[in-house]
Amino acid sequence: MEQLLGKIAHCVEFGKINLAAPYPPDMKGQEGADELTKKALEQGVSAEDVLKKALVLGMERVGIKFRENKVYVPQVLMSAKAMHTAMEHLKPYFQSGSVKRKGIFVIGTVAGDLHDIGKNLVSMMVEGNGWQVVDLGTDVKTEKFLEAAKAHPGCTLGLSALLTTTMGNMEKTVKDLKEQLPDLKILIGGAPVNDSFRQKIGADFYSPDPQGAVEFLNKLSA
Ligand code: B1M
Repeated sequence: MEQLLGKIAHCVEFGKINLAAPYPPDMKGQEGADELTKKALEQGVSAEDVLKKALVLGMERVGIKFRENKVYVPQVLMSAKAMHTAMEHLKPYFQSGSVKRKGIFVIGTVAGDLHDIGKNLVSMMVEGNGWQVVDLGTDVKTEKFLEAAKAHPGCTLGLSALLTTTMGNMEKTVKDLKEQLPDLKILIGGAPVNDSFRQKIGADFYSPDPQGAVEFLNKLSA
């Protein structure tokens, strides 16, 4: 059982989606996250164990390597693809409520900003760590964030900005949301922002990378 979970974690870490996938080359011809997850569930491994002891573990490992510049964006995307494929088999368990997510994370790129590559990486990494993610996309106005935060009580919010010109929109969004929902925890990120900007605008946390976002969220849910 542990060996099978270890193999799934390895597939997620190295982005091995399924048997047919040629990537990574040294795992060509081997079963991937897809077949192994199906097998684990058929053999009676709980969906919760597959999630926590395999998928989350694999995503965590790739997140740490990404932070340390040991892997790059394409590898993270392959890991997320492998994780998503495995998650398809877990869907019925989430839907029936037998496996619980850690919480809800609402994320979007702020108004006026169309950059979504970094935001998507954060999204995938957080989802891979057992959170339900509501991704509002790019160019998200304050009203849309507010609507989503109200629709998901207790959620945590993530804002991404890639332009110096949209940092002002991030500031406005944080200010308006905090006025209306003072208990809402807000995490910010994106190339031009930093922790002193976070302090200035009154957000709760700044992370320079997806792994930091995951660690912040996990602390909140602990
Ligand atoms: Co744009 N762009 N762009 N662009 N673009 C930059 C950001 C820029 C630095 C390029 C430059 O001039 N050197 C510059 C900004 C300058 C500034 O503001 N100081 C710039 C500009 C000016 C523009 C336009 C204005 C260009 C124009 O039209 N004249 C325009 C703006 C459009 C708009 O948004 N309204 C524009 C458009 C575009 C494209 C559409 C062509 C494309 C975006 C495609 C897309 O995202 N789907 C694009 C791209 C790709 C870039 C660069 C090349 C790459 C950005 C990227 O994806 N990086 C960028 C230059 C560069 O960085 N080399 C540039 C990779 C990504 C993984 O990193 O997003 O930083 P990043 O995310 C990181 C962290 O920041 C963090 O985690 C991620 C992973 O480590 N993170 C978070 C991000 N969000 C987080 C949220 C969190 C936590 C962590 O919690 C919630």
